[in-house]
Amino acid sequence: QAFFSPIHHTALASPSARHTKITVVGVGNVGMAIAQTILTQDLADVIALIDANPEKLRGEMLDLQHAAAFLPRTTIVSSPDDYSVTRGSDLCIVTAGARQNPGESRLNLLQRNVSLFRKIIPPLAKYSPDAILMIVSNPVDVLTYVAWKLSGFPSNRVIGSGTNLDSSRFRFLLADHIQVNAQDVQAFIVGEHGDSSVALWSSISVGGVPVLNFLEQQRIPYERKMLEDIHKAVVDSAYEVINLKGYTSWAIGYSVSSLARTILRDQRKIHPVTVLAKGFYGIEGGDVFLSLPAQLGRGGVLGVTNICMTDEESRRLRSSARTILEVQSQLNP
Ligand code: 6V0
Repeated sequence: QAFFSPIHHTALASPSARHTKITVVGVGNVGMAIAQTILTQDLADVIALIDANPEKLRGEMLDLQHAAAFLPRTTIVSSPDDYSVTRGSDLCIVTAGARQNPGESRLNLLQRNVSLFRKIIPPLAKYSPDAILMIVSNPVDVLTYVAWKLSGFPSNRVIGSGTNLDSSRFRFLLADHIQVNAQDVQAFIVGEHGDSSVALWSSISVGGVPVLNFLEQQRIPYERKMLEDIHKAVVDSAYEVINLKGYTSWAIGYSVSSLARTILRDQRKIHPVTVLAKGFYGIEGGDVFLSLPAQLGRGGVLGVTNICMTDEESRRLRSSARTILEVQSQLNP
């Protein structure tokens, strides 16, 4: 006898009732921080995990499953190489990455990650042809371009986590500096997720008040160096965390699950994320992916915000685009 006696009623949900499914490829520090934040925030009915290391993968899956009594009900499935477990995903998040060997150039590391992506992206696209791809592996901007090419998806469905994380670090540092809640600070870092990123000082506002305008109108002096120092602290903060604890995980976990929420719940919020940037803000010269303030929703990238930038900010953004294109041009086909 079954544990429950079934009640047949036409109003019952059919077994094919729509589920939200998220795939996470790579269950390292970053993939697991993302998976556990998605679980606690109840963003998916099914999570599929893929990782080339079968022991680690099974260990991480079991560890998450053992928390079921404390969490909303989510089915977790996994496989080291059978991508059919990812079938029908709404969102596929890729965090798999090779570790940098001592003395290895960034370009060599990138080339190895491109080889990984050749194994990862085509089967993801095959089993979830309508999914949105979210790339997290570094260098995220170039790898988002690679994922776009390998998937054959339209560019609105290929997004990189980009400077969403840099911008939240920026907002934290500004909030800390002026003693306000980081959620009241509107501030964007755009461009490359990395050294050539661009802080948009001219559009920062706190509680709706444009900060630089306010300081100028009140004739409160601010030093350019102070602004540069805060941006430098953002760029350095990933290196600092990696030096101290060996990797970064919690902030990128929250950053990516906030993107997952906006996309899957069609929140239409604006996030600075890696998108196909050609044609925006005077960026020309090739198919370059970098972070711009983009409106996201169930359809992926819905649009790019036309923020007012100073001439210097847009010059720096175009220079960041050239830096990425230069790396892209060195990739082996
Ligand atoms: P990690 O802990 O080494 O995890 C990487 C995982 O990928 C490991 O579990 C590997 O077994 C797995 N893997 C390797 N090859 C494959 C493959 N072919 N298929 C499936 N899985 C595979 O690294 P960590 O989790 O710390 O970082 C992962 C990536 O995220 C790196 O590229 C980081 O540089 C990048 N980050 C990107 C950030 C961003 O803001 N975009 C932020 C933090 C880290």
